[in-house]
Amino acid sequence: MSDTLAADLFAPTSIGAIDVTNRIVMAPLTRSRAGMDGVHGPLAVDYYRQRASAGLIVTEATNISQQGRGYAYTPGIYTDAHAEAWREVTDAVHESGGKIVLQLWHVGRVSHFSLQEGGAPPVAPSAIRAGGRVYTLAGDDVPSMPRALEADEIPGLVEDYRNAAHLAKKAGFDGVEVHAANGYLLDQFLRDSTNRRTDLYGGSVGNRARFPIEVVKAVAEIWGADRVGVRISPLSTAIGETPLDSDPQATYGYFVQQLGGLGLAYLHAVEGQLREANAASALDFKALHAAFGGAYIANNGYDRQLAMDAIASGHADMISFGRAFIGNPDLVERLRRNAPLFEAPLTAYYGGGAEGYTDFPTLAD
Ligand code: 8OZ
Repeated sequence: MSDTLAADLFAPTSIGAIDVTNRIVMAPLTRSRAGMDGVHGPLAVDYYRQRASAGLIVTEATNISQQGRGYAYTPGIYTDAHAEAWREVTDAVHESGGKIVLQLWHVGRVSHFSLQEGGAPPVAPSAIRAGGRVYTLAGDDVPSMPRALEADEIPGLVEDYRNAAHLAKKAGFDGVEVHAANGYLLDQFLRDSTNRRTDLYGGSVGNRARFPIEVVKAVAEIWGADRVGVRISPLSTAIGETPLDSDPQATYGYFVQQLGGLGLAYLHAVEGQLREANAASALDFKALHAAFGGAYIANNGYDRQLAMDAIASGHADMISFGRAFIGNPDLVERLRRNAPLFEAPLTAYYGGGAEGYTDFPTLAD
């Protein structure tokens, strides 16, 4: 075996137009520490700065509109105040030598009327209620019954994404990632389990992918395609108890092939279930990578060895780590040295202040 020729997890590369110092990505992580207005404070600046040695940071999922919000204390990117707050974050990450893209999020049906403007019902491709729990100001509750979007509302939603992409640019990000995973709005359109529409946006896979592709194209018009990534999770059911598509290989295969034709920066795939082990063999992710044709970020349950192997074998161009970045701000250095990782408790994940957020030590501390 020729180790010297194999790609290296710790070597620089570029992903689309973004140059990165290593192939380790900080995965998007909901931490629920913004204000109810979706504006971040100084703690978020510290949090992201501490993790700037990642080759690339993908921010926590960020609401593109109030309608897109499904959880209390998640950040937004639809007002100038949001952009100004995020500017502090991007400046801090760039001063520390990092790169950071913003994840654009609309939860669709995984929401609660109390989080919506005027207590309105959440929107979805079809009026099918999500399962699981959502987090409101009054604690957790069941998701509210959504109403089906009218076809003539779709252009307005595309404009919401475009506006968010524009504000992300003003905020100084290196690019954006469109969240098309985990059973949120765009994934609800893709899956035949949640999309029962009979118009141009439902039925065939071409129709189900139409709105997500319109969104990606609009965002790419703002950023240039080589600064836009898309995240998918063909096997995830955890959020909203969202049933799988009846043929994930074909549905996501079609979707990523269409995306590949746009010349995007990367495809980011969750290879399994939220918070579970890597399941890269449960679906033909290599076929998705090939159909996309561009850079591929693999996620979910990777450890140091799996990550090094996946990079060396060409399975992926970068590997994203989520949970490991919560308790290990210097994750890159720890992986480089094969140092032990601290496992942050689940109780630290969502909500609260600095504790369990910005108070995890580095090896150097
Ligand atoms: C866990 C809890 C809340 C949100 C996702 C944005 O799954 C999330 C999320 C995950 O993409």
